[in-house]
Amino acid sequence: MRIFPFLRNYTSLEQAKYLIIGIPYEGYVNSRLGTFKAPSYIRTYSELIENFSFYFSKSLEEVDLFDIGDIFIKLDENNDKTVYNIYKNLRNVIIDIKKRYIFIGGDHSITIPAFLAIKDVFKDLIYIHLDAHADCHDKYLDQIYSHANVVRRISEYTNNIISIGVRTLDDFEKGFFFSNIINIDLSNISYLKKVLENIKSKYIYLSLDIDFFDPSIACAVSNPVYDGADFKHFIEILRILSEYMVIAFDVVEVNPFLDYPSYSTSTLAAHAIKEFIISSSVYSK
Ligand SMILES: [Mn+2]
Repeated sequence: MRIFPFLRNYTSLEQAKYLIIGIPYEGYVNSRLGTFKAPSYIRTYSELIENFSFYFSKSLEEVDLFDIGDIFIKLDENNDKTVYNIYKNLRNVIIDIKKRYIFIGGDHSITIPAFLAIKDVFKDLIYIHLDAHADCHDKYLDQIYSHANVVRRISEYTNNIISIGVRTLDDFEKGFFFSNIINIDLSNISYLKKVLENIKSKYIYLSLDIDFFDPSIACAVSNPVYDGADFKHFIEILRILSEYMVIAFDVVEVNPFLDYPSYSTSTLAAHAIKEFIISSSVYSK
């Protein structure tokens, strides 16, 4: 398969305001393997996307964007060490505080090293989790760094965690979720505005597990859960966040092996990245 740079590069690496970074990693506890292939598929199907955002009245051509490709991942037979290797490599890339960072996973475990690498530079971070799942397991199949531990691990580094779209929970995680996480229902997204007004932190890390969306528009995921979000919900969230400094965004859990023949889930992820870039660039003006 030919791999295109995401939506083309409109500028140089030095001048870029947005860096796109692929993290093609999937922890071995996923039930249906394939997310490690997502960065190349999402880039490929980004070619179908037109530049202008209908929602935010601005074109991608007006945003300085650079896709650096995929980071090298040194695999270790110990998953914890591999996650640490990803973190170390990202620290070499995340050095410019004037840039914003977009990560294409990978399964959701990549959010842990990505969040930590961003936090090293931007310190006081709010974490916003768009997902069907709570990801609050302390250990999952003996792992502490997996797609099911994301929120739990990140809670060790920030008190400000907001989940939107969670609609399934395991008994092992519900206690932690209800006592530590601000939970926003899809029917009440405007509440996000009120929540953010009461948090002093300046920067936001936004993570989009593609199973946040309903399986009718995002079927190529490892763990589909019904009664999910529509693209309109996502746009509503971006409108609220356009008044805040969202320093990093990731899209995870697209499984290209389950996306044949339409590749509509890969395309949806590319659309989400486009709208995130344009909506957040409105703020920096
Ligand atoms: Mn999920």
